[in-house]
Amino acid sequence: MDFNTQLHSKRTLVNNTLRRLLASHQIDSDLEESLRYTLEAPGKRVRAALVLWCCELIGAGTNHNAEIAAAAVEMVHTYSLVHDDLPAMDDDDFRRGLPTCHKAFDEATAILTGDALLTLAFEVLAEDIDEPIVAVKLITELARAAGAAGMIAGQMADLRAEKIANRKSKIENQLEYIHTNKTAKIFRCAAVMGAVCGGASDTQLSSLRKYGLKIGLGFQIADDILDVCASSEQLGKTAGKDARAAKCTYPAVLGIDKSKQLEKKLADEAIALLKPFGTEAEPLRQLARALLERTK
Ligand code: GRG
Repeated sequence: MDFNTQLHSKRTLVNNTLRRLLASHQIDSDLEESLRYTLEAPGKRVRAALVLWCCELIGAGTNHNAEIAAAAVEMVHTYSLVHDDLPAMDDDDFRRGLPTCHKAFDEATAILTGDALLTLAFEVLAEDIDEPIVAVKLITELARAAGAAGMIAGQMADLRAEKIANRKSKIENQLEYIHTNKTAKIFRCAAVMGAVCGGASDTQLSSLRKYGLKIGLGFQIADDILDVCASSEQLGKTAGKDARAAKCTYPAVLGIDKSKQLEKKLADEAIALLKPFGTEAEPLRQLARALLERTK
């Protein structure tokens, strides 16, 4: 099976798990529509696929726990997009090719939908993972990646950095901090969660942890480059917003060419970390390369 077919089949699995979890957990009827709207919008499901691939690599196949973990990561990621699109943050009208949650519903509904997604992620990990010790490890990993020393810290630094966009030296210091926290730590967490579900050794966990962080940062650089080079139609969200908002992005600080070089360096380093896993790690190698070639 080629890489795109594999990614497509992972996407289908994740979409089915999300649908099943929404149906099996109690959801207030007034929130159901906005939750379905945001979760069923056509996201790439890259982080969730990463959970599944890392579990397969270690455990010789995907398993129930990895499916739940993949869905939980996707819920947290989707919540972050819903909140990021709000007028108080990025104020965006389109996401995943559709009106953003606050445009399709209203601002209060979008805030509560994000809150519900975030808490549902931890509910499914606590209730649906079939070994308590695995559940606690997954919950801890996800909470750390999404919280005040992870994604929230990155978002806070990102919002602050906009205001000092013309003080370039300060921005350069902040660039890696922002994107490691805002984006890469969730990728690292996805890799670790998959490895935990597969029963990884400490050595395997350590390699996949480093791999996840590197491809996460590479993914963000690719995202920044696409914001400059791709169209809104291609991306399914408003292109060119970073430059208009004087955001602290890789192209703004390093330029396009250096950003592309850094992206390639990160992918090469990520691939090198997979050496001990042999040919079984081919999907993860292809994922690292696919980040360089993505068009949306
Ligand atoms: C507001 C809590 C909060 C956090 C905000 C993740 C984030 C932090 C903001 C989202 C905006 C953004 C550009 C984040 C960088 C990470 C990123 C590239 C998100 C888009 O991920 P994709 O391309 O989206 O995987 P899909 O729609 O395919 O899931």
